[in-house]
Amino acid sequence: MSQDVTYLGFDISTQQLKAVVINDALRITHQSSVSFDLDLPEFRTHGGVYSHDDKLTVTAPPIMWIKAFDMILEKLKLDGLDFSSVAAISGAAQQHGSVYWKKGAEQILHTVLPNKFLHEQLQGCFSMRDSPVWMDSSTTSYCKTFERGVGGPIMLSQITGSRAYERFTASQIAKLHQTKPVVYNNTERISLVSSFAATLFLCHYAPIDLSDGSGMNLLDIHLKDWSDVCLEVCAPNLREKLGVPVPSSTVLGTIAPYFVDRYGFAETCKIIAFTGDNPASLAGTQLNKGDMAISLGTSDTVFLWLTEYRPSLDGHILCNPLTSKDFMALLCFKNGSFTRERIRDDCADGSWQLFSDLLDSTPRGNFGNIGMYFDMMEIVPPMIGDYRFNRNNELVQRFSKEVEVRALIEGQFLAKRVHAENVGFTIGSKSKIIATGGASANQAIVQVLSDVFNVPVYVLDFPNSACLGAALRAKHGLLGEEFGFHKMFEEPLKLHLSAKPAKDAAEIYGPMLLRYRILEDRIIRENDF
Ligand code: ADP
Ligand code: XUL
Repeated sequence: MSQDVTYLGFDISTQQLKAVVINDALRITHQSSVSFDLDLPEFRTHGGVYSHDDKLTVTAPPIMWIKAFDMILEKLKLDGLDFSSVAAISGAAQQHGSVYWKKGAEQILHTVLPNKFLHEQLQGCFSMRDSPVWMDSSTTSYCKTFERGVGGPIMLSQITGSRAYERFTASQIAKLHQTKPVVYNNTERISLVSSFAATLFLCHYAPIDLSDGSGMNLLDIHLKDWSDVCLEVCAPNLREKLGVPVPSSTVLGTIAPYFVDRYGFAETCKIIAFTGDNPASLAGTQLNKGDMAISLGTSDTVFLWLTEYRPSLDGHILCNPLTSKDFMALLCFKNGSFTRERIRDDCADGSWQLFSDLLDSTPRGNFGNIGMYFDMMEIVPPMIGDYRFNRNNELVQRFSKEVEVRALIEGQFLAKRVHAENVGFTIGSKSKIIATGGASANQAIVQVLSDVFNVPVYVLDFPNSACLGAALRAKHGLLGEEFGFHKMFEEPLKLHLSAKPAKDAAEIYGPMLLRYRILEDRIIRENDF
């Protein structure tokens, strides 16, 4: 292929839409982003979402995401991207969220006119104006009923890779069906955020891919098809509303004429199935078996490549986005960037530089102080609130600013290590962690990560691994799944050693991990979480 060929990847994350373009040599040639709060203030989101008064329901409007696509394509045009060079497009999106297309919506998608923006033409397409997103935790009772109906949490986890979770799509769909049956019946298609975005580029409904589909509690991850028992317990006529799931590398078709006429894309430009942001990050970090990746974004996630299915009641097992025969393991922590930003604002006047200086000014182990900070009900551990312990394991009201900053970062990584070990993640002496996401650019934070896990931490030149992963998957989709993903790289992506563990790391954090486990158990027991 000529050097002019490019691949376009998108990422609809919680707070922004990102785009990256790579050439055939896999070098980044263009990138752009649209912030939902800052660039689309008319939607009045905070952090890209609406947090409802019940403090449990969290939604976002799909029409805002569509407007963001209209804007980012204009931005890429202004940036000089020759759309005719794009051979394939793929995308990543926040997982679990669901979009409800109204009866007749596909007909509207077929007839969009190239002289108008998409958001102007697709206003009337949704039976639910706002989509539930991954931060939603309003469905506890539906989760319980769903687990019971399927035969218990272990059975559900064996079929779908996860026990029932509030943010997973099955309980969200069950809630919609039971609380708004008219809306449910008026829905002709349910998309994940990823397949919703692919739908825009095809102008007809895109299937859900197996990897993001594994985050729904509806897919039999062994049979690679919807599980009849899960569908039946969830809601009626669901199979037809979900469409047929496809392997993640599937070429879904060619780009819709709208984009050819409006932006000058080639008629041959292929749309590769879009997937979840964590599966896309597995591609974007070029993760090797045995290594672990940690993404520090709006949510913090820990993930690794699994060659065989390993059932667990705590984490999630997803179909692997790069090869249908393998799996990936995922742990998600809700209280990532927003909690770090709160402590930064309280202790460091909103400055990351000052935050890092405070972190660096305190010793490893933080004089024996330990902190746990959860603004929202966490997934693992199931806790909410702030807890500060002194060296004698006594709860205290406050820490000094520098101790608070270190307690937050050490506490976040101690929790990750404890829970990753609980679900069987092991990291050997020769392993490494690849850190990605917005906070992976912060050297002081990455040093604590390296110390707590006692392994070297590497970062990529480009911290948006989900978006990069989407562009890489666009190329891989054209080559086909049987062409091994890692074979695409003449040389591996450049990873930079960002932090090496200190010599005394094991000595300090070994005992602290044990204390953290005990203190976490104590808080969960005392508060009846
Ligand atoms: P998303 O999950 O939305 O894709 P990103 O991976 O893009 O999130 O990360 C965005 C977050 O990165 C911001 O919310 C911000 O809190 C955090 N961030 C950006 N720069 C820094 C920094 N220097 N130190 C710590 N966190 C940072
Ligand atoms: C993963 C999860 C989040 C979202 C948002 O289970 O809920 O990481 O994908 O990015």
